[in-house]
Amino acid sequence: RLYNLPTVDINSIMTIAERDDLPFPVKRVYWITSNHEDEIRGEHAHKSCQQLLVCLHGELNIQLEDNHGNKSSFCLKHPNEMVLIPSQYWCKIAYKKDAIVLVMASHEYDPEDYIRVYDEFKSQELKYHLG
Ligand code: T46
Repeated sequence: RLYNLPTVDINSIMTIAERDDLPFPVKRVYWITSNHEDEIRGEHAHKSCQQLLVCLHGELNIQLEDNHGNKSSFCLKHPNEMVLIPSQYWCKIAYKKDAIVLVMASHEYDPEDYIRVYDEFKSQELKYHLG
């Protein structure tokens, strides 16, 4: 799901996400600054953790896949856009050089929450699928 957050023009642009704009209580925030041209990261699914991504600078492409093989992709390049990455989707992210991404997560970091092997992801009986 793609959200368009409200902005205020104060010569600069301020973007605001109130608690009610967020689909879950945020337990962890981290950010990624990409130094490489067309860097591919992610390539995993989460068992429970959901995440919201905002591209603060530059551009990224996010490809989601359910374990029936249905795919959906988003391009993020405006700081007022926020994408929800639900749990149980295989997620591949392509960063353009100098992209800066803010991530808000529903859970604390837990390496056990990751499915990092694609065949393992495909073989699981997961709850959600893209329509
Ligand atoms: C995601 C995308 C957008 C930690 O120690 N704590 C953390 O909170 C995170 C997120 C990572 N790490 C460690 C684990 C690895 O040793 O940082 C290293 C890199 O993590 P990873 O390879 O998972 O990085 P990405 O960019 O592929 O994925 C990350 C998130 O892990 C993932 O959930 O959705 O950013």
